[in-house]
Amino acid sequence: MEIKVLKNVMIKNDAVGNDNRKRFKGHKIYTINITSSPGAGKTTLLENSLKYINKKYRTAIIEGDLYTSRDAERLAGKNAALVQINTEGGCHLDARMISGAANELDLNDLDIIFIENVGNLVCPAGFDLGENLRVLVYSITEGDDKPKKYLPMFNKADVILINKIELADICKINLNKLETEIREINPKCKIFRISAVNPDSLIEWDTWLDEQIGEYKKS
Ligand SMILES: Nc1nc2c(ncn2[C@@H]2O[C@H](COP(=O)(O)OP(=O)(O)O)[C@@H](O)[C@H]2O)c(=O)[nH]1
Ligand SMILES: [Mg+2]
Repeated sequence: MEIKVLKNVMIKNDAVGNDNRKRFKGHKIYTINITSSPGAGKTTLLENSLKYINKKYRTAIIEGDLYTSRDAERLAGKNAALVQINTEGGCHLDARMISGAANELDLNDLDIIFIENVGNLVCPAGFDLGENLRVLVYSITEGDDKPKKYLPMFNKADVILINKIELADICKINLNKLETEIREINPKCKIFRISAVNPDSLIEWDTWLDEQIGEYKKS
């Protein structure tokens, strides 16, 4: 009985996720769901990628956190519309929350929505939000042995940003071993090595993302 309820919740989430995707497509808005453990660098990535992306695109950010609006405060003044979702204990965002947040935005005046998911390396994997691109920010400080241990988050990502690479030696991380393990479980994902604190390390990622958005807008 309990299993049936859970399955229904998932089916409903996927249906709302598809509705979100169609709604955003209707406005030619490209949506990016950024996932990771707490502290892996999602907000730092946004702070520094926005410098490049906002030169060309009108952007909104939906911030997901259990409590507080600290990340939204960090991103204020970066020329992006902001909506904060507080899940009040919930460990992931779901499609209905995104639909509600979208009601707070002027969709006619946007090219991109970044969604910063709740920091968690387990639950967000199961919830389609209606995004076009799912990004996993993985901080190497968490070790080079995690992809197979936390498989769903790694194999459902379209892009994996391996972050804090300047700390690899200090943390005794073998970046090639980490990438090889990611490739074994997700051969198709795009991988970039970054230090989100250093905007120069984001150029390859920013340029690639710009290309994806350009292609989507033409389609
Ligand atoms: N050394 C280093 N620290 C980073 C890097 N990216 C983020 N951080 C730090 O990691 C901490 C958590 O980052 P934050 O962006 O808040 O992570 P979030 O919880 O995923 O949004 C902050 O103190 C950041 O300054 C990086 O590339 N290198
Ligand atoms: Mg954050």
